[in-house]
Amino acid sequence: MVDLTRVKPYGDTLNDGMVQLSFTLPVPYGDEANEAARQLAKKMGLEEPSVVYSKDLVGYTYFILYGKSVHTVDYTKIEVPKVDLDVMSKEEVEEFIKDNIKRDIVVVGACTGTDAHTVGIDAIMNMKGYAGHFGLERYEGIEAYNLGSQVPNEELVAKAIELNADAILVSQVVTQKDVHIPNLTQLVELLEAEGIRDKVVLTCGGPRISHELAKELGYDAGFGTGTFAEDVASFIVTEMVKRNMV
Ligand code: B12
Repeated sequence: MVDLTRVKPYGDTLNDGMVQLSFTLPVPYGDEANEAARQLAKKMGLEEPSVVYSKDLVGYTYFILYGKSVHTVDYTKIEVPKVDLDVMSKEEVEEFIKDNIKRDIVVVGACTGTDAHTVGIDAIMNMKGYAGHFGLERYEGIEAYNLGSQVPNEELVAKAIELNADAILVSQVVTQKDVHIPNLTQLVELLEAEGIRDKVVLTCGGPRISHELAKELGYDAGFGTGTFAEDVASFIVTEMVKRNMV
């Protein structure tokens, strides 16, 4: 019987605490490297750590270890802020636009700053979509403009103004050294300076973007891994009606 107030990793048997961990150390491959990795895992709090795989990275060594976690979490106390939304299908979104907005809506998207990862924004916007879910370009009633990758915020804002965009979609995949934070913040500042922040539904997404972070940074919503076009489309159209942007 699972005690949800004390959840632990499950390996071979319930509550055995077994975890798999991988990392690289800047030391040459060999027995000493394996021992260093084992000691480090122990210091991390894993019981009975063992190196099950190691690979020479020429001067560095990569490891996979198994060990037992002694810690538990109270699952019943967990709260994750999420976009509060009834997700509609593509057809329902199209019907919703016809009935409630009564005009085509304009959506402009880009992967901004130095970020060159286009797959996420393409999954949401491009005609063929992702995992069997068509992208916004395929939606009747949505004019979707995907500006691609490494788009400077200034260019995105200029395009949004030129096209009189109803919604802006920003993708941020690289989060090393928190590079996404100043970049996402700068976009909000530019939109405010142009006086159009309130005139657009502003969303961002990426594998390390949470709704909570997006709200903190001044966005209307944030979408993470596993998002499909219909999630963000449903959000945009309901938000537009809520804010009387019709
Ligand atoms: C493919 C890839 C690349 C390709 C990108 C090609 C391209 N055209 O996109 C190339 C080889 C160019 C590349 C380069 C680099 N990469 Co890379 N890359 C990846 C990889 C393997 C897959 C990413 C991907 O395509 N995912 C699939 C898509 C569908 O998922 P997604 O982006 O999460 O999108 C979904 C959601 O997040 C959401 N979403 C995303 N954006 C948006 C936006 C909105 C508005 C909404 C609503 C939703 C939404 O919806 C999508 C669909 O569900 C990942 C590792 C991994 N397995 O994830 C590393 C990874 C992202 N890359 C990484 C790094 C470090 C780099 C480089 C810096 C490496 C280097 N030192 O040169 C460069 C950076 C280049 C640059 N200037 O940006 C790191 C990032 C680490 C971090 N925390 O920042 C990762 C995680 C690899 C790693 N483990 O280290 N990369």
